[in-house]
Amino acid sequence: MKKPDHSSLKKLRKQIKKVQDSKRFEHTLGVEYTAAALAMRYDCDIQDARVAGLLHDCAKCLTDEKRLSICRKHHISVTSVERKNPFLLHAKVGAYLAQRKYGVKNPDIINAIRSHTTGRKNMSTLEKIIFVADYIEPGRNHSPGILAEIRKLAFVDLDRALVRILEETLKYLKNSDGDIDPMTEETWRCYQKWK
Ligand code: DGI
Ligand code: FE
Ligand code: FE
Repeated sequence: MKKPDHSSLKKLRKQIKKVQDSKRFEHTLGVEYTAAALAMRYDCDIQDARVAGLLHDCAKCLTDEKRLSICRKHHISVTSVERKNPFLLHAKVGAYLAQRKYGVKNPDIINAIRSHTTGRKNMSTLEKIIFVADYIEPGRNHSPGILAEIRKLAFVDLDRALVRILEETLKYLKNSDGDIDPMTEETWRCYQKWK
């Protein structure tokens, strides 16, 4: 895919609309424009942020069986936590599809899709933007007080917003007895210093 322009973004939006239900597609559009706004704030390429936002959940509406079979077929490694919680694979499989199905060449966009659920150590600005935009886009409405705080913080200090989201996610997973992906904890440890 060449440098994204108006018509390639429009085409991508049309393609994604076909593979997502309407609620997920609304979320996708929310992440696209929130990522664009954060890219303006943090001097990141706006078009790259929009493409990553549009594609970040491109594997979200597949079945777990399909995600696992794509991993098997294309030699994508599956950890034990991912095998038990295959929805986590929508990030890795999404990164694969972004490249193979949607023609993304920019490794930063592919990494942003791959790391959007658990984060990872030493994320690029674009990766952080997608991770944060995914959590704060206007369509999200869980825990309104916390969201209001993190939404403001995101435009003040991206790293602190990142660590607040990780804290909330880990708290939620502990309360709901969810399996914690070691990658989520590793990301949280890496960004502790920004608290
Ligand atoms: O795909 P979205 O719903 O837009 O957002 P996402 O890709 O960030 O996924 C959100 C879910 O992922 C949320 O319910 C928390 C969960 N999650 C994040 N880190 C972990 C995790 N779930 C498990 N089981 N383990 C994790 O480490
Ligand atoms: Fe996701
Ligand atoms: Fe998402």
